[in-house]
Amino acid sequence: MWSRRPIALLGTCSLVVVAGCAPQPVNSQGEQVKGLYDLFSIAAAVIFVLVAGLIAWSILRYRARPGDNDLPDQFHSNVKLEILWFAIPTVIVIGLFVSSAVVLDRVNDESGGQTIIDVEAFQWGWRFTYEDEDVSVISSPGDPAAISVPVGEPVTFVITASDVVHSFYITDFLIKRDAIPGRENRLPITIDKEGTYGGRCAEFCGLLHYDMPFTIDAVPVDEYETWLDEQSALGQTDE
Ligand SMILES: [Cu+2]
Repeated sequence: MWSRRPIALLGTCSLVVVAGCAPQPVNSQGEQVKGLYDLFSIAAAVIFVLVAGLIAWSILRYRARPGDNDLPDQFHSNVKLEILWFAIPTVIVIGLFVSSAVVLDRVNDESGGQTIIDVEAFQWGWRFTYEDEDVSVISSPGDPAAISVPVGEPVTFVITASDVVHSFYITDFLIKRDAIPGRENRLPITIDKEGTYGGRCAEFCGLLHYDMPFTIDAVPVDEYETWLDEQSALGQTDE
């Protein structure tokens, strides 16, 4: 007799692997997005276990046995079943769509606070300009930019590009925004945990696309202000 145990084990292992692979967000917006990751992963795992289980059960239950020389009874169409397997995925997809829309709307609506950083992507680097401060940090291939932001305070990145489409992506934030010429995309972020977070371009933009790393240091407010003063003194202003 075929046991349900292997399927349950497979389902548990898949969930553990998926949970282990999911990045741990360091910002409040990422926490909400992580909730979406979990919801999608659980829905996918349940469906996978159900479908794989039913396939395995059908193969074993209806396998040919010695002496079976005829085809089993054949039947065609079952309206009730067809409506059911149309309705179930539709309800699941609508549910996932609505939860994504609600979370993304909430994340995008967050207040950005007083720190506004203009981010301009270009082939192949980034220009970070702190609004109302005399500070601008530029990266180039082989010379990544390192910027600081205050931990626990809302920061808004206003993202654009000067040539082709790039994408502003910091894995630990679980959110990314395209950098599009002629357009400004807003990304409000509040980093809850001190640390250095690496970012990259996540949209292929040409030969040195791979060489556009940058880092964001989330530091206490006093350290952030000291950093701003130092940068201002360095006169690292726009080219
Ligand atoms: Cu790029």
